Formats: sequence, C-alpha cells, structure tokens
Amino acid sequence: MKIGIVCYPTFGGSGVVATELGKALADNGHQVHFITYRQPARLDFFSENLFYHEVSVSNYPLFDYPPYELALASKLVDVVRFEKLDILHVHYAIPHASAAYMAKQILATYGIHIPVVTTLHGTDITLVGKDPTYKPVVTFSINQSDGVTAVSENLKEDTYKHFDITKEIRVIPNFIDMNRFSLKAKDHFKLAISPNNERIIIHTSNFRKVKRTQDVIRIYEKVQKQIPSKLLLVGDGPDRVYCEQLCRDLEISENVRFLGKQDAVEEILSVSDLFIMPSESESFGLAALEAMACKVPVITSNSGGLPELNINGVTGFMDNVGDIDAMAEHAISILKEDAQLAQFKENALKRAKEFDLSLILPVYEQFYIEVLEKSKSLA
Ligand code: GMT
Repeated sequence: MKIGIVCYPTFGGSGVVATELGKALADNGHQVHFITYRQPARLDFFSENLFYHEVSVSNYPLFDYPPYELALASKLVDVVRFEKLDILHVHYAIPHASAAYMAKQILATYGIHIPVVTTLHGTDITLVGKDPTYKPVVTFSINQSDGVTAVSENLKEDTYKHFDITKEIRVIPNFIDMNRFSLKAKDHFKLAISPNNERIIIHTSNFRKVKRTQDVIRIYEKVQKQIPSKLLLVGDGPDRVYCEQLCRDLEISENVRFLGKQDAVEEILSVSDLFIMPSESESFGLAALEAMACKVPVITSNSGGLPELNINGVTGFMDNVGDIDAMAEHAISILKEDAQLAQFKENALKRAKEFDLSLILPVYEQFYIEVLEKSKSLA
C-alpha cells in the first residue's frame, strides 16, 4: 500500500505513535509518506520506503494567524496526486482530520477518491476538541472520516459522550517496539546518578498542566523521607519552571535531576526503579508503557485509559487524581523490599509485551484493508 501519514512531528505521544507506525509499515514493505511541517523527531534515518513532504506555510504579513490547515490540505492534494497514494492516515483530529476532509473533496474534483483514517489520541478529544471553539469542526471531520480509531476504550467512550458521532470507532491501543525499549546495560549512568545505590524514580512528559508534574515532586518528597532515592525528570514544557521552584521550596533539589528532552529515553528508563504518571487525564499513557517495557513498574492515576494498561497491585498501583499520599504510600510499598520490587518489574515487562508492535501492526494493516474495500464498494 502507499500510505500518507499526517502527524505532529514533535516528541508528543501522537507524533511518536504515528512515526513508529510509519516506520514499521515501511519495514513491512509499504511505501509511507509523512506529510507535516517538520521532519518527525524519530524519523532521522534513511529507508527506501519512507518519504517526507514538508508543508510550508506562507507568513504573508496580512496573516496574524498563518493558515496551516489550508497549506496542509493543499500539500495533501499535491502528494496524493503525484505519489498516487492509496490511503491517508491522520493522527490527532485537530486540524488534521478537517484538512484531510478538505483535501478529499478537492481530490474528488480530479476523479480521485482517497479514504481517510483518523486516529484520536487524547487531548484532541478530552481537552482541545471538546472546547466549543473547535467542537463542530471536530465532530464533522470525525463523522466524515472513512475509518476512525481511538487509542483506548475510554477514549472511544469519551468521544461518543462528548460529540455527536455517527461513525463506528475502532480501538487500536498504543504499541511498543520491544527491540528498542528493553533493558540496556547502563551501569555507569546508574552509578553516576545513584552512587550509593539509591532507588531511581522517573517521570517523563511534556510538562503540561494535564500531566500534574508538581504532584510528581510532592510524591517524591514523601518517598525520599523513607527510601533513599533520586528523582529523574525527563522532558520539557510549561510547568518545568514551577517544578524547579517547588524542588527548591521543598529543599530536595540536590536529589532531583532535570534532564530535559532526551532521544534515548530507554537508556534512562533502564536504570530506573519506578515511573510516576499522576495525570489529570491520559487516554492511554504511552510513556508508562515505554517504562514498563524497560521493566519499570508504574504508579499512575486511575484516569482515562490508564486502567487499560496498568494492572493495580500487579504492574504498579493506581490512585485517584491528586491523591499524593496514596501514590507516595504505594511507591514506598513497591520500593522498600528488593524481592517485591523485582516481582513488580517482571510483571511490568510481561504486561508491556502484550502491546508489542508485532501484535498491533497487523491490526492497523487489516483496518486499512477494510476501509479501502469499503470505500471502493461505495465508489
Ligand atoms: O501526552 C500528551 O500530552 C501528548 C499527546 C499527543 O497527542 O501528542 O498524547 C496523547 O496521545 C498518546 C499517544 O496515543 C497517548 O499515549 C497519551 O495518553 C495521550 N495524552 C493524553 O491523553 C494526555
């Protein structure tokens, strides 16, 4: 198949899923064309089946807000026509699904009928999408897609709850490449971070409000009173500055390292003992899955799709959003005994294997075939 993928090219979860999916499809012999405004973060190598088409937006002085959606729609028309694509798969509804709809209508005037698959990732529904500013367009473009997927049952339910959706939504969960995300021997790094063999606690995110990163600091502050430990914070975003201040106020800065954005996050996860994700809402929790694949148990909130990943008392624990005391207690219970920690680590790895790329890739391929056949029969 010739597949066009539209995504955000950043480190965000939807961009990571789109890029890893595209790479795996290309490895499986499909021709994959990424169409976005910058080279996706994890697409930094050559493959004969991978192509990148950059969307450039005019910054004509009249535009206070450069019309990216129009530029994207035009580029989609161009790439679909020139490269003879079979299907378009857009990740994150805003503005990708509506740009794809527009491109589809324009292409129809050339006699080209291309099916569009939209994957809903989370905040495109739970936060931004349901805002009245975007809601009518998001509803319309989901309903006009030829196929719709969501990354968890919870996100599917939320979409039906908040939007007037007439389309069937297929749940296809996030996945993990177990070859990349596996335990790496990084003893020198472990020694540098925890010279006295302290436990290592980790959080990775984009430090947005929805991630409740300050809860991570407060949980750690309680844990470190009982368990000699260090805290690693990976990623960057608006709340990082408040987190740094909070560490100073709580006088724990000495034991907390802000590592910023990291490409090889699996290497840092490999030396870690516990991952904390206290998010306000999380449609799936890809970062938690990445941790589990590196044998790291997880303490998460019980919001969104997290109960579909984290098995309470087995792969870690789940507590109510904002319940810092419960999360700290559960963290201590996992970390205090070596044998107990080892068991949680094994369980986390076993669970992560259920989301291996090799299991999820064929599900996407089959979905494309279904959508293509259905749209051919309607043409
Ligand atoms: O986590 C983020 O805020 C980024 C966001 C995105 O769309 O880029 O991630 C969402 O999609 C990921 C991949 O499907 C999911 O694993 C994350 O749970 C989801 N984030 C939220 O729902 C907050």
